[in-house]
Amino acid sequence: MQLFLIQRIVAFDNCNKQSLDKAALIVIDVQNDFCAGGSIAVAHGDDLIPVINNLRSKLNFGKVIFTMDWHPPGHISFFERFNNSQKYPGAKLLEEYTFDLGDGRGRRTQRLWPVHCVQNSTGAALRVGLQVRPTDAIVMKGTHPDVDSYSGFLDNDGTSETELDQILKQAGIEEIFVVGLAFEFCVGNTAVDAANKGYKAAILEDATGFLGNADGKKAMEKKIRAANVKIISTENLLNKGVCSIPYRIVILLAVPAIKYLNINAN
Ligand code: VGL
Ligand code: ZN
Repeated sequence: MQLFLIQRIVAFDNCNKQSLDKAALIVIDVQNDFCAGGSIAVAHGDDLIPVINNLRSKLNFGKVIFTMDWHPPGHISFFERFNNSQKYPGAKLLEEYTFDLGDGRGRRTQRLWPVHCVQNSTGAALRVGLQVRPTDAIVMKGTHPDVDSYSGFLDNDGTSETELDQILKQAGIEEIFVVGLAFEFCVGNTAVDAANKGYKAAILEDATGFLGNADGKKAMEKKIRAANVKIISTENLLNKGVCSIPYRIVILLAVPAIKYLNINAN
């Protein structure tokens, strides 16, 4: 009887421990241009770094992947490409603009940003302090001069894929937690594409920075709901993998109590 009860308690204890072998952490665009002093600085972007590092040190993800916005000079998302051009009247910084490049791809709509994350520039470098391990993967996106890519998986026009999906499949990943910069654009779109590809997807809200773009945030929240992406906190995830302290105390007290009762009953 005593042994049986102890076995039940230990089994229940183990049941409560969740394995993250099949889960990936995807860290989106924590690059200088999206942090303080960068050209598209996200308020408090730097504050995410200890939060992200802490997640990594406490949990064993099956795979950790960092994406980098990695644009060639003169990229389609750069306002400077359209500014003061007779061919493109009415283009405004930070606003969506619809145009035809005359390349046979037809009209497209693109939000126009300040120059950012130019390949090999300081602005494109991963922020110092972010812990990257040799086993992590790094995925570049937005490398085509005429097509932007908010998602870590796919270009905005859906034509070409990065190697992200392949990396996840090779690692046997089924569940994805997305963090980084910025919620309204690259974090949100990566999570939505992950869900559409059949992964269980969640955004860790307190490990994600908001650019503060009101229409972008509303539109993204709608996409997130439609794709069934969950929004949770890092606390939710950290508590999922390990037993809580009060629970541990109950277990620690229960085993000797059963032993004691058993000895007295005999
Ligand atoms: C991003 C604007 C332009 C992002 C990338 O990482 O959210 N935002 N390029
Ligand atoms: Zn970009």
